[in-house]
Amino acid sequence: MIKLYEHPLSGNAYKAKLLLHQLSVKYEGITVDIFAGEHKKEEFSVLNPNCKIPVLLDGDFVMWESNAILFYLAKKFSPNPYISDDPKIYGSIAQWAFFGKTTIDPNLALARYFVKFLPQDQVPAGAVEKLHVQGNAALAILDNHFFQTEFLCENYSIADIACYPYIMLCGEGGFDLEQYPSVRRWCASVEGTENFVAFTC
Ligand SMILES: N[C@@H](CCC(=O)N[C@@H](CS)C(=O)NCC(=O)O)C(=O)O
Repeated sequence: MIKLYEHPLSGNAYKAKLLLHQLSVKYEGITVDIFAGEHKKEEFSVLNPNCKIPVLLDGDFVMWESNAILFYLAKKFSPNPYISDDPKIYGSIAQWAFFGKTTIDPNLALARYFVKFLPQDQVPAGAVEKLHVQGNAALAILDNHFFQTEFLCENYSIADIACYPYIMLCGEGGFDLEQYPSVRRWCASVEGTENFVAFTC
C-alpha cells in the first residue's frame, strides 16, 4: 500500500492527500511531527535528504517534492481527469504547477509560516511585507486568469491541486482574498469537485 508521510498543518502534504482521495486510492498516512523535529532524524533523511514532508512511498519507490508527487500519482493511475496526454494541456498543467512552486508557495506559504508559526521576534524585519507585495502580484495574475476560466487549465487538474492549498490558507499569512473575487470563486469550484476532501487541522 502507498504510504504518505504528512502532517495535518502541511499544505504541501495536503496536495498529495487530496489527489489520492480524488483518485480513490487507498493509502496509509503517517504523521511526521515536524514541530518536534522528526523530519530531521536520520531515518527520515534516508527517505528525503532534503528533510521535508511530504514523502510518498510506493513499494520501494520513494518520492518527495509535492508537485512531483502529483505528476507521479496522476501518471500512475491514468487515465483520470486530472492530467492529460495532450501535449498542450500537459504543458499548461506543468506551467501552472511550476508557477505554484516558484511564485505562489514561496510567498503565500512563507508568509503563513512567518505569521502563524514562527515566534514573532524571529521574523526578519520587513519580510512579511515583501512577501505580501510579491504574493499579491501572483494573486492578481490568478484573479485575471480566473475571470476568464473556471480552472487553471481546460478542466480541473493537478495544476489546481498544486496551487489550491496555500491560496486557500493565505488569510493565515495576512493576505485578504476579498480583493480577488475570481480567485475566491475558483476556490469554491475546487471545493465542489468530486471526492474533494477539505484541509482540516
Ligand atoms: N518544495 C517542497 C517543500 C516541502 C516543505 O516545505 N514542507 C514543509 C511542510 S509544508 C516541511 O517539511 N517543513 C519542515 C522544514 O522545512 O524544516 C515540496 O513542495 O514538497
